[in-house]
Amino acid sequence: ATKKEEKTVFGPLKDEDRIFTNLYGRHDFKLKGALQRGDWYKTKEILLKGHEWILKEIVTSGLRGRGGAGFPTGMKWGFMNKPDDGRPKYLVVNADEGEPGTCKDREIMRHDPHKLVEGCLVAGRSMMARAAYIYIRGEFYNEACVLQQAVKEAYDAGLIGKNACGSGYDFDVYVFRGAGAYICGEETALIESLEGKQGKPRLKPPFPADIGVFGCPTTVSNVETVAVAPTICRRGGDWFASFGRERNRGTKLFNISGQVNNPCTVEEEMSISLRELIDRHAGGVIGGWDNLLGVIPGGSSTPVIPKSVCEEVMMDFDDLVRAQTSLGTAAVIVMNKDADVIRCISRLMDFYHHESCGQCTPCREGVGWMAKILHRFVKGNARPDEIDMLYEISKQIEGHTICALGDGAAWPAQGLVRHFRPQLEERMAQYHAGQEEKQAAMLY
Ligand code: L3W
Ligand code: SF4
Repeated sequence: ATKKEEKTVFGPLKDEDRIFTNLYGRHDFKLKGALQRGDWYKTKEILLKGHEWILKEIVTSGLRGRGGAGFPTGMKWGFMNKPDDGRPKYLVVNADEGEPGTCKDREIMRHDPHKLVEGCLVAGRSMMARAAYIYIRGEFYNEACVLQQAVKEAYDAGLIGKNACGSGYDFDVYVFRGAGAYICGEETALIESLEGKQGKPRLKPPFPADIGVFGCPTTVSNVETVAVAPTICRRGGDWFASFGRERNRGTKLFNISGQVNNPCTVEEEMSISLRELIDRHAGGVIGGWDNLLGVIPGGSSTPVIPKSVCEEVMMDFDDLVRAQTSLGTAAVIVMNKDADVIRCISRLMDFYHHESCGQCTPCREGVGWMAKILHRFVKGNARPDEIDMLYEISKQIEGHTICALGDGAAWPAQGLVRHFRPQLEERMAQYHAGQEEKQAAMLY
């Protein structure tokens, strides 16, 4: 057989190919509306096909984790496929969406909660889990209420609980509210928090698939990843894999914020060009494309890219890595020439410094140093050699910490130095020229 021709044009997605059909809350989020939109359709048949069939469809779909790391979902869920050792298995849904710029999971839980509840059941079945815990960010109070309502409706209708959907499979779903710490979005900190302890990340290995919540095999997956599983099973892994390009399959939720005319959340085909995403869905950059300064493409942890890179980059895992950044949570933060990119990165560094759990020295101390240097960069009262020093510190943090928060703080600093060195130098030159003028004025 000849190899299938790979696509070269991606998006716009047709309405009939959208998974999240109530993203803007135009319809009823409750069970009645969800059933009308096709949720819970033939779920019993999916469950009866067995865990290996579900897993096969997920592998075929090419789905990669939507929380930031992009790990192949079929492989991750497959890690749970081990001989029964008497311990119950758990699915934990990471709904602690705290990455600045990111609010895609919030929209799912707010307007389409049954997609997630049904997703818990289907994903849980694929790993023979006993129950799902949905760990939802504390600030998402309204969404937690909506989700709780959807869970209750599902129990009342016999869709979850004992003999879920009449399939003979028992499955519980619990909603657990976090208490406002960004670090609890890191999977092992989340597990600690769920167990009632301080949210401090654990060293991996052991991975949660071996020792997770309450010492049992656990998979922690992002809301969007879990919520797309039932549609993949209904429409087929091949259908999902027909979107995007090799290794970057499927449809994807994107948040577009910052200096655009119409900030929005939209489902689009993976690999769509960044420019088309902004122009088609967010009404373009304020002041026009020529007024673009740069973009943070995947939430605050991903390095900023300048306009020249934004021109040609595709919104997928591999192309953004090629561009020395990352898809992350696919939260696109647009900055036009009115933005002070140095101040933006400095503000983000304050956030990471504040949210560090303090266990590792490079993160606890190093991120604080980077924040201090960036404060001086904002004013300009720094020495030019501190630009390289900032980069060096970030390199000493990257890869030398227990969890990815350290990396997430290091990468934005690296992006700033990589692409905006002339602006940093100019700010310092202006500051020092101003100081000299002041001194001269004092002398006369
Ligand atoms: C068993 C193995 N399991 C890997 C599992 C592992 C995890 C998943 C991916 O970071 C990133 C971070 C943020 N046996 C395994 C295995 N696994 N090898 O696979 O693991 P990992 O370590 O690559 O990623 P992670 O710790 O999940 C997440 C970035 O995402 N990020 C996210 C920010 C915030 C949000 C939010 O607010 N929702 O997502 C943005 O860029 O920096 O690099 O499950 O256990 N051999
Ligand atoms: Fe804590 Fe930072 Fe270390 Fe993560 S990298 S465990 S947040 S100190």
